[in-house]
Amino acid sequence: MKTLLVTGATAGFGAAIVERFVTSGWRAVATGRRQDRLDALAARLGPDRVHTACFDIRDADAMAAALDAIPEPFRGIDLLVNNAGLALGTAPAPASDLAQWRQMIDTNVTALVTMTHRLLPTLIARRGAVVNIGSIAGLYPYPGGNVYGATKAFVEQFSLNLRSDLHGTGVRVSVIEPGLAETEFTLVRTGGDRPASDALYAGTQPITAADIAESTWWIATLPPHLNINRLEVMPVSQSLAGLQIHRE
Ligand code: NDP
Ligand code: 8X3
Repeated sequence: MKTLLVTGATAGFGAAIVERFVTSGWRAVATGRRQDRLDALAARLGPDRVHTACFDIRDADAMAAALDAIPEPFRGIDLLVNNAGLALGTAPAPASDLAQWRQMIDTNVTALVTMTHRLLPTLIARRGAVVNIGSIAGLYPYPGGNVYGATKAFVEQFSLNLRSDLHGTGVRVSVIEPGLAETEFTLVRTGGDRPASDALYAGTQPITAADIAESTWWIATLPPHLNINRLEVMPVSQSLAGLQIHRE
């Protein structure tokens, strides 16, 4: 039986990815800060198949302790899904909150590379795989995307560079870059503004968490000689809008 570790499994993509894999025969290590959500996931999918690890992913010591405490049947990680992440705010740079910028960098960048570095020996030993969750925000700029988009650009380039470094190891590395997807993402970004979140998705058919779980499953279960480098996914209701011009 194969095992995956999914960061940010208390909601959205992460929870759906754990469910997709566990219901298809894998074991999962599910992480996040909300123990009640992790408990509910394990109760629903089976505690023998889901090990939960509750910690703030920005806390490197807590991460190390949680990884050390993974029980034996779950220790052989075959797939790392670096999913935990967030956007905070939509203000243009001059009006942005520096603490929010730093929180996005600490979560989306520093924690992601720390988790990856810690699990590389296991992944190499098992000829495993890494799937990083990037974003279209890392590919296309938009007003108010400032640091969030920059963190996701990092995720894209780190994924490609990691692939280069792991050349010859058999370890696969992919980055999925979703567009508009309805999860708790916009609630978090707006500080809990439910009407703003509902308004963003109203009248669209956004990507669902299950869609990204299915993409992750597809990438992970391709024949082992194939590597999806990047997978950019948008809903049909979203497309690119081009450049802006300011006139005096
Ligand atoms: P959700 O807000 O629904 O889920 C985010 C997950 O990240 C939660 O499980 C949360 O867990 C976890 N997380 C956030 N901060 C921390 C932290 N400090 N420590 C541990 N876990 C943390 O959003 P999504 O499912 O949409 O987001 C998942 C990923 O997908 C993110 O990286 C996001 O940037 C990316 N993405 C989202 C898109 C969208 O439109 N929804 C589109 C493209 C990419 P908890 O709060 O319990 O700690
Ligand atoms: C989330 C997608 O376009 O809201 O990463 O930034 S977007």
